[in-house]
Amino acid sequence: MKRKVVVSAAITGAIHTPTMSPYLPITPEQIARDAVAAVEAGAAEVHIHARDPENGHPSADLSLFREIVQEIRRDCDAIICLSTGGGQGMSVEERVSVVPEFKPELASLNMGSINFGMFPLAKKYKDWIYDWEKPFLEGTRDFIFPNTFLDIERILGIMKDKGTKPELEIYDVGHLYNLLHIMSENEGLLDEPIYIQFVTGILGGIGAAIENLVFLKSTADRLLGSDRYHWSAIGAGQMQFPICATAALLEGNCRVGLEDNLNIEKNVLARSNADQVMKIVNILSQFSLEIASTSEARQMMGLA
Ligand code: KMH
Ligand code: ZN
Repeated sequence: MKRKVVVSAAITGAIHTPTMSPYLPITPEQIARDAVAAVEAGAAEVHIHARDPENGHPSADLSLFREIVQEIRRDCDAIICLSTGGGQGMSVEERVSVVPEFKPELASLNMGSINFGMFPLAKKYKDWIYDWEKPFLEGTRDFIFPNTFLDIERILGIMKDKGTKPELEIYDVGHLYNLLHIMSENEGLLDEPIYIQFVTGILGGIGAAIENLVFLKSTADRLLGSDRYHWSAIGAGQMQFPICATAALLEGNCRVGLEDNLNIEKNVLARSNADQVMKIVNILSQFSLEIASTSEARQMMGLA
């Protein structure tokens, strides 16, 4: 098959808050609709978190996830990746509960514990729509996002049992060593090609610099071998498009979406996830890179 690029869209996440953008999808219906539109624009995979429809707070409520998943499955053939990263304050049990409940094709799996620092965002806004937003962000100065070796192994076991492929979120180069260690101690727990998502630009992890992406990729090649993994990259914030374009040029794949970046260009809010998908599709077309359909993406990732 001619090499094509898989575009993923992370629809709403648990970093940004309602004050930051009126276009951030909040209700299950908004999240599902934005996901379907992203797929129509060229995304093959959608990465899903849920939010409380009353106030936009990240939520682990399975009934919200059910509405989102049902609507996406009804309206398109997207590869659904459910987040097991969840949001600040959720227990690991709450975070992973989406896997046995929905048996998604993909679910995220964060490969180490980090001080997930969202607090600099709090300084950028003055008038908050909801009371929870500012303390939620400021609280991350002292928040460890827990993903211990034991957590990771337990979640991997659940995913294996339910037929869900993990999307391994690598926030720093040490996480590749965590992955290597877990693979060496648990033969057969991960089916190859494994799926790595390089996450750059989260405070607490590696910065969103092109050199860092190249370093992550070359380290993964050295530790694992390039033919053993499928990969994609995220540049959180304004490096989203440069990191994605570089990943595609390095024969990887791209994740865009309002979860990681609210803008379409500097100081201009994206009006939807689909807008960002269209932008990356357009950038890639300038390099004559073609976009993978959902079925081509399944083939590339080794999904059923
Ligand atoms: N927002 C990304 C940087 C997850 O959902 O498991 C990380 C993420 C984690 O998507
Ligand atoms: Zn996520």
